[in-house]
Amino acid sequence: MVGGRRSAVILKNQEPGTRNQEPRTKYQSTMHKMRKSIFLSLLSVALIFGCQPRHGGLAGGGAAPDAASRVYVAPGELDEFYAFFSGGFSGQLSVYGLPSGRLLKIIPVFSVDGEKGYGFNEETKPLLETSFGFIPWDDAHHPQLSHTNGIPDGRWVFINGNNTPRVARIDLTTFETVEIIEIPNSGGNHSSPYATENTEYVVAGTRFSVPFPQQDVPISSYKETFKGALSFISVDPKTGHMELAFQVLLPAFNYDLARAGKGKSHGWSFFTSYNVEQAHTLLEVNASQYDKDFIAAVNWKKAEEYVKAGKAKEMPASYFHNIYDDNSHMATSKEMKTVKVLIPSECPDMVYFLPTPKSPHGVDVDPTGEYIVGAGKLSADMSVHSFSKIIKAIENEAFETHIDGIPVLKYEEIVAGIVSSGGLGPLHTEFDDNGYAYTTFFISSEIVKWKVGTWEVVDRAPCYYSVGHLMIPGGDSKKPFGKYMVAMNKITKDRYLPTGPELNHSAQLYDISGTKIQLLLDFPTVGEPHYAQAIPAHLVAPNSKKYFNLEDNVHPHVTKKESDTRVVREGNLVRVYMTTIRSHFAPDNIEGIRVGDKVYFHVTNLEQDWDVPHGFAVMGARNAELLIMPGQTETLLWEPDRPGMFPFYCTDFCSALHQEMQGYVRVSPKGADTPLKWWVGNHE
Ligand code: K7E
Ligand code: CUA
Repeated sequence: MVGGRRSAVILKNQEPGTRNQEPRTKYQSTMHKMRKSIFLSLLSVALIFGCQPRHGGLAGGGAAPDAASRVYVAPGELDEFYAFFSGGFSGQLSVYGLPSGRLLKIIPVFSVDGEKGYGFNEETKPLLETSFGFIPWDDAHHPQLSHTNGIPDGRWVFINGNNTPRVARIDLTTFETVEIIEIPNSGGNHSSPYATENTEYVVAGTRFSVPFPQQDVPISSYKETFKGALSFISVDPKTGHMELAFQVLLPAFNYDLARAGKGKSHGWSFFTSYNVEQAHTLLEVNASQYDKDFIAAVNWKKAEEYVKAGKAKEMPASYFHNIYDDNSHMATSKEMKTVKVLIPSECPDMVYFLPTPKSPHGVDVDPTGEYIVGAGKLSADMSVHSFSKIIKAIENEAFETHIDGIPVLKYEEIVAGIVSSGGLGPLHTEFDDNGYAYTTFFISSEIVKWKVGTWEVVDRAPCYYSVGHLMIPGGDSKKPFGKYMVAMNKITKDRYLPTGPELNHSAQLYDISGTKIQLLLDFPTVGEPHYAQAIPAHLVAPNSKKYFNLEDNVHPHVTKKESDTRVVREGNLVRVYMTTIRSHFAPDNIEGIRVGDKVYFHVTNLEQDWDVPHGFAVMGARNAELLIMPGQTETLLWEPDRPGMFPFYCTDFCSALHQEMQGYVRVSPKGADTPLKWWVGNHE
């Protein structure tokens, strides 16, 4: 979102629904010559003229008359698409079905989640390790489905952690986070992860430039000491394992969003930048001085050649790489110590700057790979660059100037067309399967549909209210699936029953299969879904795992049958090898634990059936529960601090006798000689 959670200048006085037609035509005539100050005063006019919130807005809240039947997924029927919504400041990824808007799952990624024990059980803690130590939270913005030949393949979803720069990979057989890699030399990993055509790379561009290498310097030395690193993370085509392949060191601008080229522009990645002014205070004014900022076009195939030729500098760095293994059911962390860095001035023909008006936010590449759309937040019209023209301009050396050895192409030489949208505050664009593009406008709170190639606006639809990203299934790919579009709105106001000062953000589902955009459904989302991606269910559902094979479980503390359950003391450390099956724990009676012990409950769920997790919770535990999937082993650390009798129980209603699924741990004082004993049933 522009300017963060709730702080966009625009938002302060804004009433929802600033989207009516009349003020818009007034803007159109003046917008092209305005400067920032005019822009802001116009804006306040817009806000005054904007219509007030109305209960229901348009008749039926703006929805198509037969909307209900078009989103209705009857009981027992399944949705047509999986949609993956980022959680923003929740740090997670939520999975919805479309068109119903049903919430199917919340996948914990960057934030601990007591519901699933994620980040609380011993197995997942290493996933959240970083060079700063264990980090229990982040701000997740952009889900990215893995692509093969430029089309979503249903294998993985990647998502960026913005605050402590990281990229995570979620496996779509288990719908669990299986890998997180930290990004060094970065500060605010926003232009991320944005996969290349065959997921050769996911990228990570720094939103906040920082000193390179990190060091204690005056802020006023910004222009001399700060740099903006663009990271290319390679993805193993078989395992999905990520590796920080190389970084490209650019001038200290703010690298905001990115997209990879595809088709004819395959081999390139594009990153928007703002703050080409290189301000370090009051950016809302100081970073809006110039008419144009840049899209950085990086030829990553060229970069690969330079790395192979030994042109990269191996620089010291510290960053964590964490991988979860489905057979050991454990994550491990590794600290990485170096990174390869490419300097553009030493690597000609690797990076070019494309001048783009004005503080662009989104950069989006059309399905053919020919057109690169830059959405200048403070610009009325949108510039669309042509990849063929870019290549020609490079051949002809049509350079305006160089910055740090990077050629700046001549704007006039690379522009394919201008979309005169009449909207205000363009942010993001996605594409359908019929040659149309759809762009969100935050300030005028609408989505504008335009024709790729003729740049003519053909339709527009209001959003309730103040839309950020939008999503069309496959809308960033070579073959968009089309059919639906989802707007992710920043302001909810009167769309739902009030729930105090905070309302869940609202997503809106539109039908885009006809010539007119039609609103079908509002549904609430979790956290702030900056972006989402969707994929036909048939590309994912058949691969979904139903349970983990107990035979394949190689957890170092697995217990595969009830007769192997036991309690082992090693000094202060006690390991409980426990199993669960409907409807008891083994053991369920334990004595001989002492105050000051560190007790590890290694609980293996012996079930081999779909959807039969068992939970484990013990009184006074200072972490969370375990929620153990069939065939899985999870570990809870418990440090009893007082003598007494401590019940434990299953938290997940697993059978008719779930309430009977309980046990006791007797805790004796420090130094007591209560013998260590455990049993289930009558065989003590
Ligand atoms: Cu909210 Cu992609 Cu982080 Cu735009 S970003 S809205
Ligand atoms: Cu096991 Cu409830």
